[in-house]
Amino acid sequence: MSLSSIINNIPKAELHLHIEGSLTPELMWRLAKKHSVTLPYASVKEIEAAYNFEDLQSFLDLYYAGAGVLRDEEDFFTLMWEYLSRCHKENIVHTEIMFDPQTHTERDIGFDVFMPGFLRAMDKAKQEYGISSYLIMSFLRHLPESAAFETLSEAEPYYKHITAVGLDSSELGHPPSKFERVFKKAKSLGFKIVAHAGEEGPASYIWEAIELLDVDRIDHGVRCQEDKALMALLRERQIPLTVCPLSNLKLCVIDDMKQHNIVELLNEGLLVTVNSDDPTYFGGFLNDNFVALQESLDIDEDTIRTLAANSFKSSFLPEDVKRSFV
Ligand code: ES4
Ligand code: ZN
Repeated sequence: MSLSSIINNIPKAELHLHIEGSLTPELMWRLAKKHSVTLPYASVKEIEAAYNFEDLQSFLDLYYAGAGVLRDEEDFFTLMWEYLSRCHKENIVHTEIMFDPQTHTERDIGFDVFMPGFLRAMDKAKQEYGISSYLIMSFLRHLPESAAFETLSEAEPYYKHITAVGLDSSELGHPPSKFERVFKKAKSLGFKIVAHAGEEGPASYIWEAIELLDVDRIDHGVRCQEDKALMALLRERQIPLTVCPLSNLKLCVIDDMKQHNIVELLNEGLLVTVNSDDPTYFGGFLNDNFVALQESLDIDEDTIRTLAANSFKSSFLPEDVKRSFV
């Protein structure tokens, strides 16, 4: 079997996916028409052509603007259903999906609008495709900690549907330490903890995520190699990194996929996984990320199998379910 068929056919889990970053230009266009929202683009092609980023912030500006077309429960259902249908095509059998409540509550669209839409699509994907999915509620780190506390309390009616709490958005200037108290509260409520760290930010942000937020996983973390002691800790504790290759390329964290350090991290004994982050903005869903790595780096069938096994090991699935996949 060719490597690309193995990539397509092997069962996988996805652990780093922003649902708002799976909005296709076609759906953005359709919803803009539906709600009479004026977009700064004249066609679907123009939307696609605008996706050239210099850094994380230049992407986030378009990503938050794009999410403005999501208005009613049906929109959130459609967004989630389109992503989960894509998972079915790609043999993603389990997915842990981040959503940014503040991107919507800041526009007066509440949990009572987006949560029922998300949950209905997730139930349907379980019924029709057998896909299991968990939700990760992410706080926007460019906003104050008080806004994260408010979001945590607004989410209360939905706690039983949320597995983990995360931290995303503009990394530089917003270290994990800014959110130490709200993550302590989330932990005490029983949530798993994840945080973006070491994407654009330095290795010290990864340290903070581990020591101050007590994370179960690090999102990205590719800058960990700048610190030998940190590498040793990540190896010893097997703290998973959810790496997103096409994201790193598109946001200029690397200049060329040949420079990606994922194989080095694997060879150094770290628990790394492959993920798509914001697939419709970064030019590929999960299997495209595997293919992009395989085309540029020294990756054989064993490496692909290890990365797929790591995706289950690093998930929040119950231990017995994890074992059935690895
Ligand atoms: C994100 Cl790639 C990335 N980094 C930080 N925050 C984000 N939110 C959506 N995508
Ligand atoms: Zn991300």
